[in-house]
Amino acid sequence: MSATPAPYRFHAFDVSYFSAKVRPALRYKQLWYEELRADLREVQRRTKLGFIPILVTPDDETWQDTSEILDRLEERHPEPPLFPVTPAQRIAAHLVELYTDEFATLPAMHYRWGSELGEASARARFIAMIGSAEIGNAAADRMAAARIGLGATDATGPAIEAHTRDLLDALGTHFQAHPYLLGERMSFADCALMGPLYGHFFNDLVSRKLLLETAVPVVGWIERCSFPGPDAQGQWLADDALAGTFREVLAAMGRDAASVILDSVRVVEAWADTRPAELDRLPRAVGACDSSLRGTPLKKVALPYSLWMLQRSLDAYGSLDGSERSRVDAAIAGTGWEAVLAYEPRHRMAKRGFELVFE
Ligand SMILES: N[C@@H](CCC(=O)N[C@@H](CS)C(=O)NCC(=O)O)C(=O)O
Repeated sequence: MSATPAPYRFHAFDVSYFSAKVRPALRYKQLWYEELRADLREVQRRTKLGFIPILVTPDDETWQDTSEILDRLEERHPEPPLFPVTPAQRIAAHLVELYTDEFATLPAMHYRWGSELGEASARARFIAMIGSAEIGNAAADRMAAARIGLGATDATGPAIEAHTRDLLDALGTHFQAHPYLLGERMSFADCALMGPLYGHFFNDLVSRKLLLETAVPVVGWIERCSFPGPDAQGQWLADDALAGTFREVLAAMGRDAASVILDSVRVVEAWADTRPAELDRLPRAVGACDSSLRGTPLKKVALPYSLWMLQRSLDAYGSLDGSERSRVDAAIAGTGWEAVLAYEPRHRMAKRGFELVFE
Protein backbone atom coordinates (compact mmCIF):
# COMPACT_ATOMS: atom_id res chain seq x y z
CA MET A 1 0.00 0.00 0.00
CA SER A 2 1.29 3.46 -0.94
CA ALA A 3 2.01 5.33 2.29
CA THR A 4 0.04 8.53 2.88
CA PRO A 5 -0.39 10.17 6.28
CA ALA A 6 -4.18 9.99 6.01
CA PRO A 7 -6.62 8.30 3.67
CA TYR A 8 -7.96 9.74 0.44
CA ARG A 9 -11.69 10.40 0.77
CA PHE A 10 -13.65 9.28 -2.26
CA HIS A 11 -17.13 10.81 -2.51
CA ALA A 12 -18.94 8.42 -4.80
CA PHE A 13 -22.00 6.28 -5.45
CA ASP A 14 -21.96 2.61 -6.35
CA VAL A 15 -24.43 3.23 -9.20
CA SER A 16 -22.46 6.19 -10.54
CA TYR A 17 -20.85 5.93 -13.97
CA PHE A 18 -17.92 8.21 -13.24
CA SER A 19 -17.30 6.86 -9.74
CA ALA A 20 -16.79 3.47 -11.36
CA LYS A 21 -13.98 4.96 -13.47
CA VAL A 22 -11.91 6.09 -10.47
CA ARG A 23 -12.48 3.24 -8.00
CA PRO A 24 -10.38 0.64 -9.88
CA ALA A 25 -7.47 3.11 -10.03
CA LEU A 26 -7.51 3.59 -6.25
CA ARG A 27 -7.48 -0.15 -5.75
CA TYR A 28 -4.89 -0.86 -8.43
CA LYS A 29 -2.52 1.67 -6.89
CA GLN A 30 -3.16 0.14 -3.46
CA LEU A 31 -3.99 3.55 -1.99
CA TRP A 32 -5.36 4.08 1.49
CA TYR A 33 -8.83 5.47 0.85
CA GLU A 34 -12.27 5.67 2.36
CA GLU A 35 -15.26 5.55 0.08
CA LEU A 36 -18.12 7.71 1.30
CA ARG A 37 -21.63 7.86 -0.04
CA ALA A 38 -21.21 11.23 -1.81
CA ASP A 39 -22.20 14.10 0.43
CA LEU A 40 -23.66 16.39 -2.21
CA ARG A 41 -23.61 19.45 0.02
CA GLU A 42 -19.92 18.89 0.69
CA VAL A 43 -19.28 18.32 -3.03
CA GLN A 44 -21.07 21.58 -3.85
CA ARG A 45 -19.19 23.44 -1.11
CA ARG A 46 -15.83 22.22 -2.34
CA THR A 47 -16.35 22.53 -6.11
CA LYS A 48 -19.39 24.81 -6.63
CA LEU A 49 -20.52 22.03 -8.98
CA GLY A 50 -22.97 19.17 -8.66
CA PHE A 51 -20.77 16.48 -10.20
CA ILE A 52 -19.57 13.33 -8.54
CA PRO A 53 -17.21 11.77 -7.83
CA ILE A 54 -14.70 13.96 -6.09
CA LEU A 55 -11.52 12.80 -4.43
CA VAL A 56 -10.27 14.65 -1.35
CA THR A 57 -6.54 14.12 -0.86
CA PRO A 58 -4.83 13.36 2.45
CA ASP A 59 -3.73 17.04 2.53
CA ASP A 60 -7.33 18.17 1.94
CA GLU A 61 -7.08 19.21 -1.72
CA THR A 62 -10.21 18.56 -3.74
CA TRP A 63 -9.89 16.85 -7.10
CA GLN A 64 -12.85 16.85 -9.45
CA ASP A 65 -13.23 15.46 -12.96
CA THR A 66 -12.33 11.84 -13.34
CA SER A 67 -9.84 12.40 -16.15
CA GLU A 68 -7.88 14.83 -14.03
CA ILE A 69 -8.22 12.62 -10.97
CA LEU A 70 -6.55 9.78 -12.86
CA ASP A 71 -3.81 12.13 -14.14
CA ARG A 72 -3.06 13.35 -10.65
CA LEU A 73 -3.10 9.93 -9.08
CA GLU A 74 -0.54 8.89 -11.67
CA GLU A 75 1.63 11.95 -10.90
CA ARG A 76 1.56 11.36 -7.14
CA HIS A 77 1.70 7.57 -7.22
CA PRO A 78 3.41 6.58 -10.48
CA GLU A 79 3.85 2.96 -9.42
CA PRO A 80 2.15 0.82 -10.50
CA PRO A 81 1.52 2.79 -13.71
CA LEU A 82 -1.88 3.33 -15.31
CA PHE A 83 -0.70 5.42 -18.29
CA PRO A 84 1.31 3.64 -20.97
CA VAL A 85 4.20 5.76 -22.25
CA THR A 86 4.49 4.21 -25.71
CA PRO A 87 2.59 6.06 -28.44
CA ALA A 88 0.11 3.54 -29.86
CA GLN A 89 -0.95 2.17 -26.48
CA ARG A 90 -1.17 5.64 -24.95
CA ILE A 91 -3.30 7.14 -27.72
CA ALA A 92 -5.48 4.04 -27.96
CA ALA A 93 -6.14 4.34 -24.22
CA HIS A 94 -7.09 8.00 -24.69
CA LEU A 95 -9.51 7.05 -27.45
CA VAL A 96 -11.14 4.49 -25.17
CA GLU A 97 -11.52 7.21 -22.53
CA LEU A 98 -12.97 9.60 -25.12
CA TYR A 99 -15.43 6.90 -26.19
CA THR A 100 -16.51 6.06 -22.65
CA ASP A 101 -16.87 9.63 -21.43
CA GLU A 102 -18.43 11.12 -24.55
CA PHE A 103 -20.44 8.30 -26.13
CA ALA A 104 -20.94 5.26 -23.90
CA THR A 105 -23.28 7.31 -21.72
CA LEU A 106 -25.81 6.58 -24.49
CA PRO A 107 -25.97 2.79 -24.01
CA ALA A 108 -25.59 3.24 -20.26
CA MET A 109 -28.59 5.58 -20.02
CA HIS A 110 -30.58 3.53 -22.53
CA TYR A 111 -30.30 0.32 -20.54
CA ARG A 112 -30.90 2.03 -17.18
CA TRP A 113 -33.85 4.24 -18.10
CA GLY A 114 -35.07 3.15 -21.54
CA SER A 115 -37.48 0.34 -20.65
CA GLU A 116 -40.20 -0.17 -18.08
CA LEU A 117 -38.20 -2.77 -16.17
CA GLY A 118 -35.00 -0.73 -16.40
CA GLU A 119 -36.60 2.43 -15.15
CA ALA A 120 -38.68 0.81 -12.38
CA SER A 121 -35.71 -1.12 -10.99
CA ALA A 122 -33.31 1.84 -11.22
CA ARG A 123 -35.87 4.06 -9.54
CA ALA A 124 -36.28 1.53 -6.73
CA ARG A 125 -32.50 1.37 -6.29
CA PHE A 126 -32.23 5.17 -6.16
CA ILE A 127 -34.97 5.38 -3.52
CA ALA A 128 -33.38 2.60 -1.46
CA MET A 129 -29.93 4.16 -1.75
CA ILE A 130 -31.05 7.67 -0.84
CA GLY A 131 -33.51 6.49 1.79
CA SER A 132 -36.27 8.84 0.67
CA ALA A 133 -39.00 8.20 -1.90
CA GLU A 134 -39.32 11.90 -2.58
CA ILE A 135 -35.63 12.64 -3.19
CA GLY A 136 -35.04 9.27 -4.90
CA ASN A 137 -37.91 9.87 -7.31
CA ALA A 138 -36.75 13.40 -8.06
CA ALA A 139 -33.22 12.13 -8.83
CA ALA A 140 -34.65 9.35 -11.01
CA ASP A 141 -36.81 11.87 -12.90
CA ARG A 142 -33.76 14.04 -13.56
CA MET A 143 -31.72 11.12 -14.86
CA ALA A 144 -34.54 9.75 -17.01
CA ALA A 145 -34.80 13.20 -18.63
CA ALA A 146 -31.01 13.33 -19.08
CA ARG A 147 -31.26 10.12 -21.12
CA ILE A 148 -33.33 11.95 -23.75
CA GLY A 149 -30.95 14.93 -23.74
CA LEU A 150 -28.07 12.57 -24.53
CA GLY A 151 -29.95 11.18 -27.52
CA ALA A 152 -30.97 7.83 -26.03
CA THR A 153 -34.62 7.88 -27.09
CA ASP A 154 -37.06 5.13 -28.03
CA ALA A 155 -36.25 5.91 -31.69
CA THR A 156 -32.48 5.49 -31.26
CA GLY A 157 -32.86 2.47 -28.92
CA PRO A 158 -32.48 -0.22 -31.62
CA ALA A 159 -29.29 1.40 -33.00
CA ILE A 160 -27.88 1.77 -29.48
CA GLU A 161 -28.62 -1.90 -28.77
CA ALA A 162 -27.00 -2.98 -32.05
CA HIS A 163 -23.92 -0.93 -31.17
CA THR A 164 -23.82 -2.47 -27.70
CA ARG A 165 -24.08 -6.03 -29.03
CA ASP A 166 -21.13 -5.43 -31.36
CA LEU A 167 -19.09 -3.86 -28.60
CA LEU A 168 -19.79 -6.67 -26.12
CA ASP A 169 -18.96 -9.28 -28.78
CA ALA A 170 -15.65 -7.59 -29.53
CA LEU A 171 -14.84 -7.21 -25.83
CA GLY A 172 -15.84 -10.81 -25.11
CA THR A 173 -13.51 -12.10 -27.82
CA HIS A 174 -10.67 -9.89 -26.59
CA PHE A 175 -11.03 -10.84 -22.93
CA GLN A 176 -10.95 -14.54 -23.76
CA ALA A 177 -7.34 -14.00 -24.87
CA HIS A 178 -6.15 -11.04 -22.76
CA PRO A 179 -7.01 -10.09 -19.17
CA TYR A 180 -7.05 -6.31 -19.84
CA LEU A 181 -7.45 -4.03 -22.86
CA LEU A 182 -3.72 -3.50 -23.41
CA GLY A 183 -2.50 -6.90 -22.32
CA GLU A 184 -1.78 -8.33 -18.91
CA ARG A 185 -1.84 -5.08 -16.95
CA MET A 186 -4.69 -2.70 -16.18
CA SER A 187 -4.47 0.83 -17.66
CA PHE A 188 -6.55 3.98 -17.48
CA ALA A 189 -8.45 2.67 -20.52
CA ASP A 190 -9.80 -0.17 -18.37
CA CYS A 191 -10.70 2.32 -15.64
CA ALA A 192 -12.61 4.46 -18.15
CA LEU A 193 -14.49 1.48 -19.54
CA MET A 194 -15.52 0.44 -16.04
CA GLY A 195 -17.66 3.62 -16.00
CA PRO A 196 -20.33 2.29 -18.33
CA LEU A 197 -19.68 -1.41 -17.76
CA TYR A 198 -19.61 -1.50 -13.97
CA GLY A 199 -21.28 1.81 -13.06
CA HIS A 200 -24.33 1.07 -15.16
CA PHE A 201 -24.26 -2.29 -16.95
CA PHE A 202 -23.23 -4.45 -13.99
CA ASN A 203 -25.43 -2.54 -11.56
CA ASP A 204 -28.61 -2.46 -13.64
CA LEU A 205 -31.09 -5.29 -14.04
CA VAL A 206 -31.61 -5.24 -17.81
CA SER A 207 -27.98 -4.82 -18.78
CA ARG A 208 -26.67 -7.19 -16.11
CA LYS A 209 -28.87 -9.90 -17.61
CA LEU A 210 -27.43 -9.04 -21.02
CA LEU A 211 -23.87 -9.29 -19.68
CA LEU A 212 -24.42 -12.59 -17.92
CA GLU A 213 -26.28 -14.14 -20.83
CA THR A 214 -24.08 -12.92 -23.66
CA ALA A 215 -20.76 -11.61 -22.40
CA VAL A 216 -19.38 -13.69 -19.53
CA PRO A 217 -15.72 -12.88 -20.41
CA VAL A 218 -16.62 -9.22 -19.97
CA VAL A 219 -17.98 -10.02 -16.51
CA GLY A 220 -14.66 -11.74 -15.79
CA TRP A 221 -12.85 -8.53 -16.76
CA ILE A 222 -15.19 -6.48 -14.50
CA GLU A 223 -14.22 -8.77 -11.62
CA ARG A 224 -10.51 -8.34 -12.41
CA CYS A 225 -10.79 -4.54 -12.59
CA SER A 226 -12.76 -4.50 -9.35
CA PHE A 227 -10.00 -6.40 -7.55
CA PRO A 228 -6.82 -5.62 -9.48
CA GLY A 229 -4.36 -7.10 -7.00
CA PRO A 230 -0.69 -6.38 -7.74
CA ASP A 231 0.01 -10.12 -8.00
CA ALA A 232 -2.51 -10.40 -10.82
CA GLN A 233 -0.68 -7.89 -13.02
CA GLY A 234 1.73 -8.71 -15.84
CA GLN A 235 2.84 -6.30 -18.57
CA TRP A 236 1.20 -4.36 -21.37
CA LEU A 237 1.90 -6.02 -24.72
CA ALA A 238 5.54 -5.75 -25.78
CA ASP A 239 6.74 -3.36 -28.52
CA ASP A 240 3.77 -1.00 -28.15
CA ALA A 241 1.55 -3.60 -29.82
CA LEU A 242 -2.25 -3.51 -29.83
CA ALA A 243 -3.80 -6.98 -29.90
CA GLY A 244 -5.81 -7.66 -33.06
CA THR A 245 -8.81 -8.37 -30.84
CA PHE A 246 -8.34 -4.96 -29.14
CA ARG A 247 -8.24 -3.25 -32.53
CA GLU A 248 -11.66 -4.84 -33.13
CA VAL A 249 -12.83 -3.29 -29.84
CA LEU A 250 -11.49 0.10 -30.94
CA ALA A 251 -13.29 -0.33 -34.25
CA ALA A 252 -16.58 -1.26 -32.55
CA MET A 253 -16.22 2.00 -30.61
CA GLY A 254 -14.88 4.26 -33.36
CA ARG A 255 -17.24 3.15 -36.15
CA ASP A 256 -20.26 4.50 -34.30
CA ALA A 257 -18.90 7.03 -31.82
CA ALA A 258 -16.35 9.06 -33.78
CA SER A 259 -18.88 10.88 -35.98
CA VAL A 260 -21.28 11.56 -33.08
CA ILE A 261 -18.45 13.06 -31.00
CA LEU A 262 -17.21 15.20 -33.90
CA ASP A 263 -20.73 16.38 -34.80
CA SER A 264 -21.19 17.51 -31.25
CA VAL A 265 -17.83 19.29 -31.10
CA ARG A 266 -18.64 21.09 -34.36
CA VAL A 267 -21.77 22.56 -32.77
CA VAL A 268 -19.72 23.69 -29.78
CA GLU A 269 -17.15 25.32 -32.05
CA ALA A 270 -19.81 27.05 -34.14
CA TRP A 271 -21.31 28.42 -30.93
CA ALA A 272 -17.88 29.54 -29.75
CA ASP A 273 -17.24 31.39 -33.04
CA THR A 274 -19.90 33.95 -32.13
CA ARG A 275 -20.13 33.56 -28.36
CA PRO A 276 -20.92 36.64 -26.31
CA ALA A 277 -17.70 38.43 -25.33
CA GLU A 278 -18.67 38.80 -21.69
CA LEU A 279 -19.82 35.49 -20.31
CA ASP A 280 -20.12 35.11 -16.58
CA ARG A 281 -20.10 31.41 -16.77
CA LEU A 282 -20.03 29.03 -19.72
CA PRO A 283 -23.38 27.27 -20.13
CA ARG A 284 -23.22 23.53 -19.63
CA ALA A 285 -24.95 22.96 -23.00
CA VAL A 286 -24.77 25.25 -26.02
CA GLY A 287 -27.50 23.94 -28.26
CA ALA A 288 -28.56 20.77 -29.97
CA CYS A 289 -26.50 18.62 -32.26
CA ASP A 290 -28.05 16.65 -35.14
CA SER A 291 -26.09 13.49 -35.69
CA SER A 292 -26.92 9.91 -36.57
CA LEU A 293 -26.25 6.41 -35.35
CA ARG A 294 -26.32 3.59 -37.88
CA GLY A 295 -28.60 5.61 -40.12
CA THR A 296 -31.00 6.62 -37.33
CA PRO A 297 -31.17 10.37 -36.71
CA LEU A 298 -29.84 11.22 -33.25
CA LYS A 299 -30.31 14.58 -31.60
CA LYS A 300 -28.31 15.39 -28.51
CA VAL A 301 -27.22 18.34 -26.42
CA ALA A 302 -23.85 19.82 -27.42
CA LEU A 303 -21.58 20.27 -24.42
CA PRO A 304 -18.44 22.43 -24.38
CA TYR A 305 -17.01 19.74 -22.14
CA SER A 306 -16.88 17.41 -25.19
CA LEU A 307 -14.33 19.73 -26.80
CA TRP A 308 -12.21 19.62 -23.63
CA MET A 309 -12.29 15.80 -23.69
CA LEU A 310 -11.39 15.67 -27.38
CA GLN A 311 -8.55 18.09 -26.72
CA ARG A 312 -7.04 15.60 -24.23
CA SER A 313 -6.63 12.96 -26.94
CA LEU A 314 -5.46 15.53 -29.48
CA ASP A 315 -2.90 17.01 -27.08
CA ALA A 316 -1.49 13.57 -26.37
CA TYR A 317 -1.32 12.85 -30.11
CA GLY A 318 0.12 16.31 -30.88
CA SER A 319 2.92 15.84 -28.35
CA LEU A 320 4.32 12.92 -30.37
CA ASP A 321 7.03 13.30 -32.98
CA GLY A 322 6.36 12.49 -36.63
CA SER A 323 7.50 8.87 -36.53
CA GLU A 324 5.53 8.19 -33.34
CA ARG A 325 2.42 9.71 -34.93
CA SER A 326 2.89 7.46 -37.96
CA ARG A 327 3.04 4.49 -35.62
CA VAL A 328 -0.24 5.56 -34.02
CA ASP A 329 -1.82 6.16 -37.43
CA ALA A 330 -0.87 2.65 -38.55
CA ALA A 331 -2.13 1.13 -35.30
CA ILE A 332 -5.57 2.75 -35.50
CA ALA A 333 -6.03 2.61 -39.30
CA GLY A 334 -9.46 1.22 -40.11
CA THR A 335 -10.93 1.68 -36.61
CA GLY A 336 -12.96 4.79 -37.42
CA TRP A 337 -10.89 7.01 -35.10
CA GLU A 338 -8.77 8.53 -37.89
CA ALA A 339 -11.10 11.51 -38.37
CA VAL A 340 -10.94 12.28 -34.66
CA LEU A 341 -7.14 12.44 -34.62
CA ALA A 342 -7.18 14.53 -37.81
CA TYR A 343 -9.60 17.09 -36.35
CA GLU A 344 -8.13 20.55 -35.76
CA PRO A 345 -10.19 22.56 -33.26
CA ARG A 346 -10.46 26.31 -33.81
CA HIS A 347 -11.01 26.90 -30.09
CA ARG A 348 -9.22 25.79 -27.00
CA MET A 349 -10.64 25.10 -23.59
CA ALA A 350 -9.07 25.21 -20.17
CA LYS A 351 -10.05 24.81 -16.53
CA ARG A 352 -10.10 27.75 -14.14
CA GLY A 353 -10.30 25.93 -10.85
CA PHE A 354 -13.11 23.49 -11.50
CA GLU A 355 -14.71 25.73 -14.09
CA LEU A 356 -14.45 25.10 -17.81
CA VAL A 357 -13.52 28.20 -19.84
CA PHE A 358 -12.43 29.08 -23.36
CA GLU A 359 -8.76 30.07 -23.44
N1 LIG B 1 -16.81 14.84 -16.62
C1 LIG B 1 -17.16 14.57 -15.27
C2 LIG B 1 -18.55 13.95 -15.26
C3 LIG B 1 -19.08 13.63 -13.91
C4 LIG B 1 -20.56 13.28 -13.96
O1 LIG B 1 -21.27 13.60 -14.92
N2 LIG B 1 -21.02 12.60 -12.90
C5 LIG B 1 -22.42 12.28 -12.82
C6 LIG B 1 -22.64 11.07 -11.94
S1 LIG B 1 -21.91 9.62 -12.63
C7 LIG B 1 -23.11 13.45 -12.15
O2 LIG B 1 -22.66 13.91 -11.13
N3 LIG B 1 -24.20 13.92 -12.73
C8 LIG B 1 -24.94 15.00 -12.19
C9 LIG B 1 -25.43 15.88 -13.28
O3 LIG B 1 -25.28 15.52 -14.45
O4 LIG B 1 -25.97 16.94 -12.96
C10 LIG B 1 -16.12 13.64 -14.68
O5 LIG B 1 -15.41 12.97 -15.44
O6 LIG B 1 -15.94 13.67 -13.46
